[in-house]
Amino acid sequence: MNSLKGFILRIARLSTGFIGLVTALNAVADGACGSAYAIETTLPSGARWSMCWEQTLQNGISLHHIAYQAKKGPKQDILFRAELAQVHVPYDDNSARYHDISDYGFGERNLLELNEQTCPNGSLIKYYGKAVLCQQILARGEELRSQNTSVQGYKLSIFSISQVGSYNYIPRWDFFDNGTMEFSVGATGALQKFTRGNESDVGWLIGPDKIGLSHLHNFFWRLDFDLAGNGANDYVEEINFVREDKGLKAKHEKLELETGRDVNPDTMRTWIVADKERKNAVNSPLAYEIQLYQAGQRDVGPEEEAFTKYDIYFTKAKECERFASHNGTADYCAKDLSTYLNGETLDEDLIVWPTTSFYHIPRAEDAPNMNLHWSGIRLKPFDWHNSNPLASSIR
Ligand SMILES: [Ca+2]
Ligand SMILES: [Ca+2]
Ligand SMILES: [Ca+2]
Ligand SMILES: [Cu+2]
Repeated sequence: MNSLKGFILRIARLSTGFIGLVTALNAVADGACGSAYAIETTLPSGARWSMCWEQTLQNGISLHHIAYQAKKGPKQDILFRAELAQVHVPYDDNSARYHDISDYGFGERNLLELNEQTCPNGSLIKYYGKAVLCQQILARGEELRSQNTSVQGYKLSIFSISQVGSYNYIPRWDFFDNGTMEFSVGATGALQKFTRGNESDVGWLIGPDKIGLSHLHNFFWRLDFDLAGNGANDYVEEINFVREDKGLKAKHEKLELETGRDVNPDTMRTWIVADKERKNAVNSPLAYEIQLYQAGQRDVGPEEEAFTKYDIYFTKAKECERFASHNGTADYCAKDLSTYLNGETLDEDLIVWPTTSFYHIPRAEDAPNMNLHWSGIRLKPFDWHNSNPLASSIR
């Protein structure tokens, strides 16, 4: 009995030592992934970002366990998981309505191999010997100024490139030293679909007898925030600024149940994801604002594309609800965003689905190849710090 106990104790000590070693080599993401799948960067201003990545056929590259540490401050978990959850491309002549992520996939053979030329001054990250991710530290220019002293901003930028039909999509994940995140997708490659003739109201003449068909690119992200490492105490607030007595007054509404919401320029509408328990120095909840900064174009499609109805969705976390549309065929799981919304509470663990649309009207310059067009969303720290984390670097 005693010797068995001693043996177990010895094993326990050995494993503790082993875990200690792993932690030392890979403090990244606190063991949420092996070192081959971990990204940890300290930006020139001292801010640190850490995360894990993963490759799947449909989503391509997903990120998980995303944490940020301001130069002076503790490391804080922000996102449990972040992924591109659909790229929906309906054409104006209705000849095609693609669901690129679920039906074709951004991963596996569709992931292009990157090299030093496509990833200047960066480091290439390999998946089974194939360089699929480029990691760069990029200058952002002047971040802030106080009279004659200024601070330069930097960001960690991670991207992959997927070939889908004639298109090249470049999902990019940017992490700023001030805590901001920008998730975007670049589109380049070549136009996919054409019609003939010299005139058309579903496209644009781009060459002799050649009309490029107009279409939309509707992008959807699936963001599983778990602020401060716990999703059960996160909540969403919508804020509208309503004119009363000649001035604008802030109206706060906590979103209790699953819902889809639209941007509203008239009320400067915005949304924050906040933590019920963690507060900053003036007792404001630690939060991130979700900015749909490219809301100038919208697509609300036909009835069968009800998932296009809203600009942003908030749902209760469900493991099987992976894609904004064309979600698996399993009977027990809903098919798209419109049916994920079934009145459930947001109080347990919530998912945010921000979207943005780009209406692509072909032009002569889109042939033979298009220049990159970026579509994205922004996540901005809102009382995450006690004060501007980069202002302190001014001396
Ligand atoms: Ca969550
Ligand atoms: Ca939390
Ligand atoms: Ca639901
Ligand atoms: Cu396009």
